[in-house]
Amino acid sequence: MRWVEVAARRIAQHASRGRSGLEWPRFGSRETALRWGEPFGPTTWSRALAGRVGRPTGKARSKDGGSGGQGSKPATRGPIVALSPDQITEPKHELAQLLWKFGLPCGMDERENAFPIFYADSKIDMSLDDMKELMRTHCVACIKCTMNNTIVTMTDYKGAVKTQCSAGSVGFAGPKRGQPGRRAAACSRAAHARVGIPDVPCTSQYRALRAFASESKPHAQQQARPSQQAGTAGAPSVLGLNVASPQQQPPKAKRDPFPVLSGGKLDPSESFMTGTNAAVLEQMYDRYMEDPSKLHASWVAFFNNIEADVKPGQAVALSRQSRNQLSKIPASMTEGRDLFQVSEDTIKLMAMMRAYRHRGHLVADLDPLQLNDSIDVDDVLVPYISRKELEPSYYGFTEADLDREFVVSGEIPGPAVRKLRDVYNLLRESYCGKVGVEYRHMVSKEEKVWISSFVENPNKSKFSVAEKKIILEDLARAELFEKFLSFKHSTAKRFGLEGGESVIPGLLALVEHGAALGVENVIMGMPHRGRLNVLGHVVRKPLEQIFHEFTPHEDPDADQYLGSGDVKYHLGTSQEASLRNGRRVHFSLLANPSHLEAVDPVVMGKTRAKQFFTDDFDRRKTVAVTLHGDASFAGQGVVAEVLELSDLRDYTVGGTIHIVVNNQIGFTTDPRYARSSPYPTDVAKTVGIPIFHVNGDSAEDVVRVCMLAMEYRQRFGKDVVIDVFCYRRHGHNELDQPMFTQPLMYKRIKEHPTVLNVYAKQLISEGAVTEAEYKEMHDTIMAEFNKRFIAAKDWKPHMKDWLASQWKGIQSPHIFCSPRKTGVKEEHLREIGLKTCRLPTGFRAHPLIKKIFAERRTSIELGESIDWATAEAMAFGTLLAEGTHVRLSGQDCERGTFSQRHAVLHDQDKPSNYIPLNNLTPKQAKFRVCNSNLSEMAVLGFETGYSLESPNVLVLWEAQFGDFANGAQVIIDTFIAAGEKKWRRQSGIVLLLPHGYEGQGPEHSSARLERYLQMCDDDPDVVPDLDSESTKQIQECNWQVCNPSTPANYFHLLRRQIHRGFRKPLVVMTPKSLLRHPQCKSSLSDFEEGTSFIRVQPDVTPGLKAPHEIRRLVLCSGKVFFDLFRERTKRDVEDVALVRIEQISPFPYDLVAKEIRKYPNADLVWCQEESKNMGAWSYVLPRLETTLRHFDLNPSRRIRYAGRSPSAAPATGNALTHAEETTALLNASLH
Ligand SMILES: Cc1ncc(C[n+]2csc(CCOP(=O)(O)OP(=O)(O)O)c2C)c(N)n1
Ligand SMILES: [Mg+2]
Repeated sequence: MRWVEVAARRIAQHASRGRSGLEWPRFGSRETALRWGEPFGPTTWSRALAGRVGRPTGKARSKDGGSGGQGSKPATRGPIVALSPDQITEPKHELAQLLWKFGLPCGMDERENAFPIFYADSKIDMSLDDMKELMRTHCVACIKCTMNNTIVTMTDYKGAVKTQCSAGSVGFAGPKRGQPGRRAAACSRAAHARVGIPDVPCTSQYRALRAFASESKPHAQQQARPSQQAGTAGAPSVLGLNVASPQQQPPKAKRDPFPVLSGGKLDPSESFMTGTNAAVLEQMYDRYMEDPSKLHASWVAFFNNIEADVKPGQAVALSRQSRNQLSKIPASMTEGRDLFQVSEDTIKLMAMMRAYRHRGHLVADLDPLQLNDSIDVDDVLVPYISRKELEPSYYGFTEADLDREFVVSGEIPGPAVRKLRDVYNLLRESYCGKVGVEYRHMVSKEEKVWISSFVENPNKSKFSVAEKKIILEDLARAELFEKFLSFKHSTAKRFGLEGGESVIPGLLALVEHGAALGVENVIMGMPHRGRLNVLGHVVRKPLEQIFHEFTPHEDPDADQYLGSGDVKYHLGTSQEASLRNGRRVHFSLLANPSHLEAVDPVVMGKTRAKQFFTDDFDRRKTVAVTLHGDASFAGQGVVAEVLELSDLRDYTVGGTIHIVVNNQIGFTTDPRYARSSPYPTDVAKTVGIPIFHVNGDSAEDVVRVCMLAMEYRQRFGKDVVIDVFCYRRHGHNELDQPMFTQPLMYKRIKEHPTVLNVYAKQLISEGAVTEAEYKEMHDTIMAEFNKRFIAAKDWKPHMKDWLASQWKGIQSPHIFCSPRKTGVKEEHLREIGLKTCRLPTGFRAHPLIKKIFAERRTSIELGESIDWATAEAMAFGTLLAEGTHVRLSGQDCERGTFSQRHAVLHDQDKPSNYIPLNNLTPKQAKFRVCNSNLSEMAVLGFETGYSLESPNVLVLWEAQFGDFANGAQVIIDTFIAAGEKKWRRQSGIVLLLPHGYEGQGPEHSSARLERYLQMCDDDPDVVPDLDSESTKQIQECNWQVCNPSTPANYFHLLRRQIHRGFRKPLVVMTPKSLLRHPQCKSSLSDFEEGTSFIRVQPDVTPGLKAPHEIRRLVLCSGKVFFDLFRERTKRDVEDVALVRIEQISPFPYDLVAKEIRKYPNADLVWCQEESKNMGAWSYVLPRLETTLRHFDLNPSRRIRYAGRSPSAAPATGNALTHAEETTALLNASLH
């Protein structure tokens, strides 16, 4: 039997059950159709189905004026919603344009977003030329094809839909034999063949289907309807073709256990048995008849059922589970609706839920000032989405639908079947209250589910009366503290928290909840705003101390502990505190510079170090918490850098909790000028972490969100952001006038009750507290502040306030630390040295690495020609063996920019690494070498923070090339150069900055030595009291800037960082070409016991003339020495001495004087390869003059400069010019 016959029989069965014949199901969109189609068979089948929506049928067209017979001239066609030429703008509408050109009105089905469907009510062809001809012949009225993702539907006036393919071509049938359309059909078959689609026999289907179509009665009425009706959203907006009007809906069908939905239509489960699909059906059926094993099981089951003449609706074999599920569908969900409508409803409901989860936050009640109310929200906060999307009406739901039930099982918490009204209310409460949640951008499904299960939980934590009182008291303390300070110091700036006080109960809850979840240490960083409040109420810095710091210089000794000091709203502290829940937490609030956000990476680094030193392997005991301003979080690039660090193996801290005190202003700048994104926190979306926006006037919600954030962090070990929408009650500081720039906002703020007032009123009205209780609370707090204020007068700073316990034994600059030798016993040196270049058996290292390591071994065994990288490895190795943790971080530092280090070896055959420095001795400390991300500021900030935690670690940051360090200038200026002076916190961080003029152009030559020297705080005019090793001089300076020229000196320089009683930052100019220079080598004896760092390298070259015969003393530093030495040797110059200054700062006055004195008849030259306005020249010149003066070394002597001329760019990009400049500076030095 042919399929057409089978189909005819089937349709007859439907008709006998009182159903109409062919009617096209309605879909909301193509996606909907796709989704709906999937359960019925293979995906390709579903896709085919999806394309066939909204099809007109023949009778209706006739009724609308269309001609009734094939080949007859088409009359005015039926209700076409025209797409006018000026609407046809996109290239993909080319076909529509053509239709229009030929005077054929066409419309576009706007629902089909991905594949616009053009409906043309006339005769056209598919290829553009053929189409013209076809149109002329009038033998085909409508064809559907896909061209460049555009589906064109052309239907003949009989509604016989032509065969279709989805591969960019077309198949159709219809024209009578001998008519021109026939040719077009052949054309399209050829096109099919071209794209590899088997052609389909169409004529027979065409006839059969035309026959069916003529039997299908309701179509005529249906076609008379102009367009989509209310309640049928998603039906085509053009042609009015396939919409079942409410009036026309047939009486409800009784539900049966195998649900066939009511609606007087072809049973939906078999609705694909229509003309459009005839070709496919026929193919499938033929195959089934031939060999069922060639078909998908779903097809076989279907045809088996057809063959068995099962009842209408039962041919598609649903699984038992599906049947069971279907039988549970509530009546109100299906009543009066067909299967497609029901599915459409469900999909729309899902879409609505999705909209809330994605965008509910955009309309949440977040702003205490309601500033956006007066402005079109679409312009300000919601530039790309309408509020409408969150309304049921957007999805076609009416008021009446609100009480209909839907199956929502698994999608939202609670019963499986819910009224639309309940779902809507739950979504609004969950996503549009005082908390807005952004989390759908996250990658992890598990995390999303975890968050939604909390947010959508209607019973989420409600506070007890006791808890509410705690929140009230915390809020009262926060507000009254600011009031008290403003009263006592009305003219002092304190950058108060007023307007954002709910952050204090939030932070306290966060810490307390964290402590209950295992947190023992909280490391915090924050800007100026609210700092004193946080110090006093969260970190528990004694209020006496805070009040005391408001009256500076009362105690002259205090400077010993306070350093050169900083403004009070930058100071940090470290404090052990007992919490209300009986637990204890150690707080560190880092001191911070004025540079907003610069402290963020420092907090992370300190946290990571604390985790390391406390074996906090899962990072749950120490938590980083950073506070931010809204403008700075959005504006400062370091925020993005820090977020990028957050999940990197060597930098993660298991999640930082970021709290943005979003007072909706930055100094005088409105948010719309402060960022391009709706929220200040949008940058955090890049790393897929949740963002909670919360109305700061709702203290309970702030507390709830803080607890949730802590819970998330402890559970998933990731960053989380809390955005507290609040306001700033005063100007930028208390002395600032905000009305100059934000008059309207500040008028509103003036009228706005304080956060405390809002909450107190709420609790009083709830009956949680009485007015009297509230007043008593208020008075008690004020009395306590008064008491502490009085006690502040007698407060004395203590050393313990400044040095944490792990820094015990580290001396302040006031206590002299004797110098220590940094040399190492020969056997130990050899043992460690050899282990640093040993390869484990079976490890397949790269052949070149084997060679390099063999050379290293030989140099150690022979005790000669030890190069830079070997010396560095020996410095690290000996420190590690002694128990000092070493951490080296920077871009590509594992291998080294110049392929010199090879600290991590990679097996060439398997994914296995070997780190020699972690395989030295069983008891050695940990070596961590970390390839960083491509950031300077965040990474250097991180390492600085790491170095602040403990003195028992050598922390090194290496720039890829020295000049890239300027990307981290803020960290260098504010933390490294000045940190100890401002905050009395020591750091032994080492900056390794590749430096040297090697003809590589302006950008890779100079590490900008001059900048580091310019920041040195040693007095150029005063020679300090130098002891034998000048340690005291270093102790009193802010940092050391060195340019070692030998591997051994570099070895000692690194070890000296640890082998001393204090910590001091070290900036090292490190070599590039010298890494492989044959003369830049050291002997093992230079590393051995008794040796140490040499600040000035005298000239000990054999063959030089006697000192009094030396004509010139050339002072220099670093690589240029080797150029001078080579040239001097080449020219046989014997009366010029070359002396290297290895420690440029603090300046080695004593040793330089010794060298000058050694050569009484020599003139003095300073030689450098940098330009005159760069390098060390500006630093050394005044110090050399001071040396001559101080040590009475013929002070009238002139010191000559030999180096490059002043220049804007650090170096030339022309290799020839570079060589000429080098020759010139060598000539100037030696002639
Ligand atoms: C890197 C940096 N640039 C500029 C400033 C000057 N400045 C101090 S506060 C401020 C506004 C900060 O606004 P926001 O981050 O919203 O914090 P708020 O003061 O509102 O709490 C500016 C621009 C600064 N401190 N740091
Ligand atoms: Mg702000």
